[in-house]
Amino acid sequence: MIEAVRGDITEQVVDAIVNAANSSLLGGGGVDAAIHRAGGPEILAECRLLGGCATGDAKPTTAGRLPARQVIHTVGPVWRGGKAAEAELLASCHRRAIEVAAELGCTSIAFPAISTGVYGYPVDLAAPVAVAAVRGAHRPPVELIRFVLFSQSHLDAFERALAEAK
Ligand code: AR6
Repeated sequence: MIEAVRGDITEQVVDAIVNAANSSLLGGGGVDAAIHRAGGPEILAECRLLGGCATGDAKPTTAGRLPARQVIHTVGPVWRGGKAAEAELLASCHRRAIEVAAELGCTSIAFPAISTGVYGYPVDLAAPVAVAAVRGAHRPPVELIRFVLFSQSHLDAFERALAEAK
């Protein structure tokens, strides 16, 4: 099942939440800052041991004080106009996060709108890529994939992408 809701990803009661991090994995702004703030310092301590993360890849930590069990840190592409493999890299973030979640035995995973904040990926272009990638990445035991959008305009874009993918 794939769904989109408006909300704060740090409050999601799912097995894994995905962080839109940068390649250092050492924190930043946006959803990354919100996750570290709500989850506490354990997450950063684990991140320090991971040696960073390439764009399009994903690496897990535990989730500290968050209701989720795992945080899966992924690094989305910076938007450079659309001709720098942004869509491929954004799709890869979603596929890799689901693979990592499945390896950890997670049944539910929540994604933010990766790359659509500081990294500047237009949400109307990112949403169909994200939806197609998660649809193509179905893998047990992951059963529930939830997009958690911070603004109504982002929720609208994801709802449109979900309706068009049906
Ligand atoms: N819950 C759900 N979505 C959120 C939350 C939240 N609590 N907070 C923000 N968003 P961004 P990026 C939305 O900038 O574009 C960081 O500094 C936000 O409205 O967090 O992938 C990293 O360290 C937007 O739609 O991530 C990197 O340096 C979406 O999350 C860089 O930003 C993603 O926005 C990554 O940039």
